[in-house]
Amino acid sequence: MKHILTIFFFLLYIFSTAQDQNICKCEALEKAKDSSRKTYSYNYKITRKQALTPPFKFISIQYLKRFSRSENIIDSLEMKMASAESKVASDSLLGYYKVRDSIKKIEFAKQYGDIPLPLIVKIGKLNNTIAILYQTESFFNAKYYLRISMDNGETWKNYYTGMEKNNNYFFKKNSQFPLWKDSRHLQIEADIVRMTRPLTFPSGESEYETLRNNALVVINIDEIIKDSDGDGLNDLEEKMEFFTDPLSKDTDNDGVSDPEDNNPKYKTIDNDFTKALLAALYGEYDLVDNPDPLTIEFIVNLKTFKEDFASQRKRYNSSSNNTKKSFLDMLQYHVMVTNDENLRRTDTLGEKIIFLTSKEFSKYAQQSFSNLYVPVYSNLFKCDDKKDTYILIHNGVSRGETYVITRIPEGWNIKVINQWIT
Ligand SMILES: [Ca+2]
Ligand SMILES: [Ca+2]
Ligand SMILES: [Ca+2]
Repeated sequence: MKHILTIFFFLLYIFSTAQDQNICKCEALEKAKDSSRKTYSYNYKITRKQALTPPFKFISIQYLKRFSRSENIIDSLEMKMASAESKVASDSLLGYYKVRDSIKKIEFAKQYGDIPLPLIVKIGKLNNTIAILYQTESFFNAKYYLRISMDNGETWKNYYTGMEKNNNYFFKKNSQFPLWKDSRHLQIEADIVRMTRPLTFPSGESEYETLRNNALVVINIDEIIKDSDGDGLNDLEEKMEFFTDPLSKDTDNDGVSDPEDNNPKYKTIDNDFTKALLAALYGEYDLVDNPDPLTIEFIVNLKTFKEDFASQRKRYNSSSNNTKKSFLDMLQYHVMVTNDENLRRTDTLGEKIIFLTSKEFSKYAQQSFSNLYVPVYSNLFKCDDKKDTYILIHNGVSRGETYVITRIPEGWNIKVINQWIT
């Protein structure tokens, strides 16, 4: 990991140095850069012993003499994609993606209990109770969820299991045991694995070693189905994923319940700073003419902010397709790390964003270490004693930039400096 981070920040450094001196050199900027770097300095490594120890009291492990092997699992989606790909001209990258995409669409349309079949690990039925163990669709961190119906498929409830694929279980689709062990317990065969190399950006998949290939994971569901406030998110998901209040249906008290809220922890507000942040992060303003064509600089008029921004969004939304969110889409969210009070209260424009403080992020990172490449934003801070000049630093997965935001008579002048891209 150290190696990647070195490259990561080396690139950051190359792009940073040149422009720093002349536009905005201040002590506060240097300090903030250091602290945003620190957010990434975590340790993903866990020992074999840690990986073999069940992460929760409600999980117990048995080792089997006769077991199903994960290498025998047939990934029918991958197979169908591969066979379709082989018919595409080898030099057509676009054709290749199109084919994969259309096969995926067809396969994902085949569903059980609203879950696309390729994501389902195992379905179990016990009397009138049906359980579906499935994973979310994510390249970085696929999480394991349970969907349970107590009335033979009429109504369903969704539960986060607290477990993530390969951290440290890989649940087997070919598990030979019925999913229900008894009315309180589920059982699923698994490999117990440990990450030995994390994902590197932009290339290089993460690597794992298999510690045990014969585990049977037994899950007591009482803890998983616990939803103390009855808002539809189980306590586990509130505590581990969203950092919302498991005893309040509406953590930020804005009238939108936790599961429906695009920003469940912080009530959206509207002030000059949230406007500046909206413009900086999502704005599509015309650029100010500049002798250097690469400079990004624009003016945000606060008097006409609402109309200006709405028309920009309109243009943007007409070019992207606005289809209704599926059950699966609802499970997707972004994580943004920031301690800035205004940024956390800025409109997320319909995207589900979980804002974590750097302290919460260090906790999140321990259980979700394959999803650490999240955008980190500094506080919007004042640049030394410069009057009305503020700075915001963003470090993302593949790009980052520093915004210099200055008050001017009509509103804000926003200038991007230190842009870097990998
Ligand atoms: Ca809840
Ligand atoms: Ca809640
Ligand atoms: Ca709310």
